[in-house]
Amino acid sequence: MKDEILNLLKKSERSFLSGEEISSRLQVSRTAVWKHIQALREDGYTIESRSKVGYRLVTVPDRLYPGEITAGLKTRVIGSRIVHFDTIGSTNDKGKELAANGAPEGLVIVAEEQTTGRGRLGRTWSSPKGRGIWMSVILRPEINPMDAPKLTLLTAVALARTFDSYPGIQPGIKWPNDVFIKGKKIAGVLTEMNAELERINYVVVGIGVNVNTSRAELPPEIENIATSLYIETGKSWSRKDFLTKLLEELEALYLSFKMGEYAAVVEEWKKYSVTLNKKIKVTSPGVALEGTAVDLDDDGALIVRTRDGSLKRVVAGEITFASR
Ligand code: BT5
Repeated sequence: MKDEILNLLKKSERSFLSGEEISSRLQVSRTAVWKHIQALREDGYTIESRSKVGYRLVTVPDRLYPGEITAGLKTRVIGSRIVHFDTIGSTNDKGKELAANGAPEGLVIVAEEQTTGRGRLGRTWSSPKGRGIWMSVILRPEINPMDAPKLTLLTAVALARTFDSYPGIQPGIKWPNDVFIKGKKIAGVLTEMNAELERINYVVVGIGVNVNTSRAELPPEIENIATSLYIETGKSWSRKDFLTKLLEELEALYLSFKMGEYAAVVEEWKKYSVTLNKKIKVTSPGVALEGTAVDLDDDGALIVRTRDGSLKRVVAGEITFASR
């Protein structure tokens, strides 16, 4: 009902809508209308009221409320349901909890702030309030668990496409899960899954994007290695617009992935890659090697040519760019 009242106020744009009209159009009492208006105000909407005239929507808050996102969203699966939190530990943890309880594919969890945002291997992910997009998507692909890394690469491509639509922004993907702008990290992906030997129960794809974070808001330890759209362009951007575009790109890529069309994703990944043809060091559990990243395998593995000329496949891990 709250969303319906909001929609009516939005449709009447800048003119006043009387309480009587709202109550008759939505078949609720005037008191109920007033209560929902109060609740909308508590959510941060500025609604002017004039006695004997009615209500008028003045401003919409900079929040990622589901009603705000779904209103302009052209997807069928990804974001078909959105759950919003003002503050949460980690959207990935919530995603895993909801998925374990049967949440459907495409459900998105989004938070204004994370208090224990996570990267890979227990690293922390800085997620200041209202400054970025801290979200997770539940997927239930019918694929072999070994193929799950493809989802990380696919998500990185969706992010790169989204950044690409901003003027003057040239995104690069660093294998496997980072999006960089001019050598600094602007977004990261954390893919977690619950699987049996040959079957995935669910995958939670966590995405963190620095949208309006200022340099002063970056924790000191990442001050020199991280960036945001705000830092790069000198102005604030609508997080809602970014999220909408991202969900649409994600859906397009995911649906074609499900149809077996993954080769095009790999090609696009290569186009955005800042990893290929670079000298790199790889550190992953049980592996430490140096060489040149020469290709990306169809399953998402990085192909590295080592000094002795042999080719090695790296399926997971961390790479750093070697100085020479
Ligand atoms: C990642 O890990 O890049 C995955 C980040 C995923 C975050 C999302 S937010 C929504 C969802 N819920 C979660 O709890 N997580 C996901 P990794 O490759 O391990 O990189 C982590 C490293 O990135 C840290 O050790 C820092 O050096 C750096 N870092 C931390 N916060 C950052 C930020 N906001 N922007 C850029 N770099 C950051």
